[in-house]
Amino acid sequence: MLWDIFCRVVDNFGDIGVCWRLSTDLAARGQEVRLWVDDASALRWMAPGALESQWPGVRVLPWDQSSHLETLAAMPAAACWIEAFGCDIPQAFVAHRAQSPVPHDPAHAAAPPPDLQRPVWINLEYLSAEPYVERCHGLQSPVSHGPAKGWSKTFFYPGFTAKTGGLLREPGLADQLQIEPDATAREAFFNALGVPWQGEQLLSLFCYEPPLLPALLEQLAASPQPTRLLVTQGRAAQAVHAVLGTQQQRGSVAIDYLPYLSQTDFDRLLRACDLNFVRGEDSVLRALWAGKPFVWHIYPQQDMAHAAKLEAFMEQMHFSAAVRTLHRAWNGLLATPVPASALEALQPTARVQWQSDLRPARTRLLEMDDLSTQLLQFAMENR
Ligand code: TRH
Repeated sequence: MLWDIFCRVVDNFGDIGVCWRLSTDLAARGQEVRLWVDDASALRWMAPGALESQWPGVRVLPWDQSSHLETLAAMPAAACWIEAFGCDIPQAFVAHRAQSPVPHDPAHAAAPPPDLQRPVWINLEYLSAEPYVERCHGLQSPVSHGPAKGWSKTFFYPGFTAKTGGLLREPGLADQLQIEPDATAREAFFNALGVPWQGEQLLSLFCYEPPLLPALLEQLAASPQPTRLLVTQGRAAQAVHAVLGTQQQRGSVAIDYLPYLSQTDFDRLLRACDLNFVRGEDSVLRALWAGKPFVWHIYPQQDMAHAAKLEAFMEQMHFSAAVRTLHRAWNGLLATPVPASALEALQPTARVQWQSDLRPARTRLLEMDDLSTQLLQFAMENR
């Protein structure tokens, strides 16, 4: 089938990061995807070749072109539309579809769908472990005005239980995760990145501006155990700079500032480190798949909605009390002054238990139907 996926970049990298993963995931299953995005710039480093159409099955297109009638007239109509994270599909695009007879396209369907005019229209929501997700997943929303009046959209909620839309997990990932990167593989990976790893414990840092960052850096500096902290580009690097200036070694901790990595290398990084600090909704999932202890800096919202979202996630993951305290502190959700014990879960000895505590939830989630499987099934049943 042919899919149109619409993505508006609000801020940061998660919107395009998730839409790109979804697009390539569907393409890996034999689907064809047009990804309409208003700011594709992050794809230059996240997915080299994406903008040059070098990824089979995925075409990245500028958002504005989805309102050009001549462009649309020259394109086959898609079987499915996905509007990601509540972005509205441009009216002109909807009107074009509603008003033009859709010819049967032999390249994209074995048989003509029962209603050629109407696509399967999906509103893909943000990821959350909160209970409302089960209630709202799959709800229909009739279109009450405009050119598509009378059609309906379906809300698709990714999530952590069987009654939700599931999680993004590309084909073959579960098998790949069986093979743990050994020291040689890690060395080769870090060599290629120019990181002079000499066996120290490895921590990756992808975050916004966590209030506990200075305390973390102090703890690592004072620890008898040498640490290499791999700091990702952008806000994480700026946050570390704000504490350490240009210093790249403080006590026991050596700092490496990474370049922007492709998503593939970003995922490798999470697999190769002993502990990962991640943020937002895409990297937290990748950290979960990586199977190492991770600390989530959740995307902060004005109305503090992120606090309940974080609690629901921790409940779903069966985090220990110490790991929950650490998360609340890392996210600035504890009253200050934060007790020094908040960082206790980070001790290497505590992390062994933490890693094994993560296993049951991760195993269950790896066995659940993933998001693309569910989207495909829904689209097949409703086209
Ligand atoms: O960048 P984010 O903070 O994005 C956020 C969240 O998605 C949040 O939920 C959303 O509401 C907000 O944007 C608008 O974090 P996230 O979701 O982890 O996305 C980061 C993406 O960037 C992810 O796909 C991994 C990718 N990445 C790389 O590929 N290479 C890199 O070097 C880095 C640092 C990130």
